Amino acid sequence: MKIKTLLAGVAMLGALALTATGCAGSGDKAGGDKPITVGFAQTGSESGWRAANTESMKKAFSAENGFDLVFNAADNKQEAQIAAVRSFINQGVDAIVIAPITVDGWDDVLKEAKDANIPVILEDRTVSASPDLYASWVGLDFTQEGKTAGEWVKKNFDGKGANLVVLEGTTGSSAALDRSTGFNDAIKGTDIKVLDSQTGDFTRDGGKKVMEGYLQKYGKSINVLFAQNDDMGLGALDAIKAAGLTPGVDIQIVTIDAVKDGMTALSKGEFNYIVECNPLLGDKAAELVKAVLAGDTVEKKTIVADQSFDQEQAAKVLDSRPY
Ligand code: GYE
Repeated sequence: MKIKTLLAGVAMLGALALTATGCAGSGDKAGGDKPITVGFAQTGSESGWRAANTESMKKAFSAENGFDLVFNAADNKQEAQIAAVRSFINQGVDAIVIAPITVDGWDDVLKEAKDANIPVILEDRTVSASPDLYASWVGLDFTQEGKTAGEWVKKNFDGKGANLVVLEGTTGSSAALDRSTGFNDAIKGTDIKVLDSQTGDFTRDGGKKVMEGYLQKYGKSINVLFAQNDDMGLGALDAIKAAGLTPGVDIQIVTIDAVKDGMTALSKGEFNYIVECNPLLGDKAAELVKAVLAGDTVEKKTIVADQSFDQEQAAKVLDSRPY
């Protein structure tokens, strides 16, 4: 770290920014040959999206890029994730990156990081804690993703008295909450009937089990499924086939993520529409960590753009998809 730049940055930003970014405590560690130690608290390994996100983070926070990464995956248990963050603070890492499992419950541990002068960058999901408690967030517009999925359902099913079921993501996660909000907004005022909406925890197994329950309860009356990620939709395919129905035809399916397996199902006609959610957030997260440690002013929010695909478009791009 060039001390002069640091001091200039500090003078410009003032004392408040100094505590907010924690650059005083870690500036000397952020340069030269010494790697930057980063603790990354990942949610777990629930989905294909998560696998791609973990890979992107590990690649970006590599030794070649000047980092020493301490990786933790919390198996989707928030207490375990908070414990991991506490242990990063105790280890005295230079910066902490969190993909928060749930929205609530972060205030105390974020305050502890701030008191220890360790800057926190959030990636992927958001938190309800005050933005003063973290330096920056990079992620996706989950409300818009849900809205895009809902608009597709509206376009294809409004006026037909269709019956819809929903597989929600992890309860209390911003990804699930915001996708539900956007989706419900988009289908408001239509004659589409939401028969049921339960969590499948963003996993294949969860999606399969909940879909089995829906099929037992509602049988052939189900026309559309909105799965809040590809994996739950993929799990549901097994349940739908086992019930003697044809996915993509008897039950049309819209999902979110656009990972390889999801896009394969879409190009084979088993899914009908996918809204993308880009998991490749590693480079941006690493750039933010370096900037914050250098005392630079950074954007509080960075939203990465998503696209969406129908069956034909999926077949065209399948081979060139990076994840
Ligand atoms: O859609 C899902 C993953 O938070 C955006 O979490 C992420 C979601 C993603 O498990 O597959």
